[in-house]
Amino acid sequence: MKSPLDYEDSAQRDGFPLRIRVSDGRHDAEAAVHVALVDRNDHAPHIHGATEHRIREDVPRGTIIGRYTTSDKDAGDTAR
Ligand SMILES: [Ca+2]
Ligand SMILES: [Ca+2]
Repeated sequence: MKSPLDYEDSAQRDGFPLRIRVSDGRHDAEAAVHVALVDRNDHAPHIHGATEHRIREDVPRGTIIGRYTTSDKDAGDTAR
């Protein structure tokens, strides 16, 4: 393996084949297995939106002063 495992790397996302070979000194056996990567929550979410808002001092309570979106490189439940 040349690089660290990374689920977010599209080239690795589908996993990879692995051949296992064992020997007892007289007999050998081989098996082909598929190694699947499972996502891990290893990226922090990012917040996208304005970094400053100007509001009047008499703005009504509950007024929406901005909207933000978030993104996360992880997948599924860890991308929150
Ligand atoms: Ca995450
Ligand atoms: Ca991840």
